[in-house]
Amino acid sequence: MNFRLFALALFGAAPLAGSVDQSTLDPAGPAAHILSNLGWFTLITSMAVAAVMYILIALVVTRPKGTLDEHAPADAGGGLSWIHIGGFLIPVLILTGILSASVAGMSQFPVHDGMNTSPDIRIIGHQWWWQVEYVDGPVDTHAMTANEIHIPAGRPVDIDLDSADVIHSFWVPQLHGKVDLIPGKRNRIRIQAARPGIYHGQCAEYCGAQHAHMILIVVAQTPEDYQAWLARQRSDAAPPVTTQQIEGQQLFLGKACALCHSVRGTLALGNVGPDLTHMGSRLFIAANYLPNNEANLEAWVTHAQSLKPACAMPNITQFTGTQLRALTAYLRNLK
Ligand code: HEC
Ligand SMILES: [Cu+2]
Repeated sequence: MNFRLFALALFGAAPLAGSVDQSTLDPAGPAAHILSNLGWFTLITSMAVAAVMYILIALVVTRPKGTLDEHAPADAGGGLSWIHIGGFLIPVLILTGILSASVAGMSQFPVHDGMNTSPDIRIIGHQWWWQVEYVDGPVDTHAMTANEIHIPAGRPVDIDLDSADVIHSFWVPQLHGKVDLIPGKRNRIRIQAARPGIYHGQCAEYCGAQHAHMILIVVAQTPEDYQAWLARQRSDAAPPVTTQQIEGQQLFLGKACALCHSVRGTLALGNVGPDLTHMGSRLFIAANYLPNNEANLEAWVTHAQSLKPACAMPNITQFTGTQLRALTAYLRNLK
């Protein structure tokens, strides 16, 4: 058992140890560093206090019985000053230290700060997925994605957090603490990833039946890769190429799909579910719960309610096997 797992177990957070890249003790950004230092500082001072307490208790229970000393009043031999030091001075010093470190950490939560500046990204929580909008340029050119958040590494990224239904909470432990998405109240979080990589997160506020399947992925890229990715995401959907993909598009536009999903550049303008314009470029579907491949797409379209019971996408069972394959071929081509 390594030291980090041991510390996590001590914190009573052993379940988190299962996925080490989702640990607050493995920070990869400035805010997460401050919060992790606060955690270590609190842990180490509490352990030191506990150690001193156990030593004192051991001294008391092992001292010789039946002596006059045992019955001495508390104030004998300067006893009262030890009560003042141990019962007042030391707790005040330690609690003040922890309080000031916590207050310093709170500066990383500029909930009311920067409201007049435009964010880089706006995230809207839905039961049970994350809508992600890249706020850059005129509104009709914003890139819209879902669940997989791309950011440039090495610079701060401001994210506005909103909710369309209940309270959710944005938590990517390696990048920052938790900030809630509250209907009618816009919060902001500033994340920064030290290096390119994939950072995992989770909705951290119980939001209903599929709360546990409301997963977040932050993909930090080099600034050049990020700009290229953003330019692609802003563009309209790739037109279908093969006859199979063309049939798939007709099915998509002709059936219920287009009422709930947008594919920019087509007549599909629904906004109940995720924007699918570039869904073929995403690693996962259904809030990062299922890998994005043909089998899962077919299963998802026909059995969304078995995979994510109570989610806002119905089972759509009207397609023949050939039609279903055409539909997924079309979706996979939306890179
Ligand atoms: C009543 C609205 C509705 C209809 C109709 C609908 N969907 Fe969905 N769809 C959703 C919602 C909501 C989600 C998000 C579910 C979640 O992750 O909790 C979703 C998710 C998806 C996803 C996963 C996207 C991602 O990035 O996670 C795909 C793919 C998808 N739908 C395809 C389709 C197709 C194809 C059709 C038509 C056959 C269709 N949907 C019909 C509401 C709908
Ligand atoms: Cu949630």
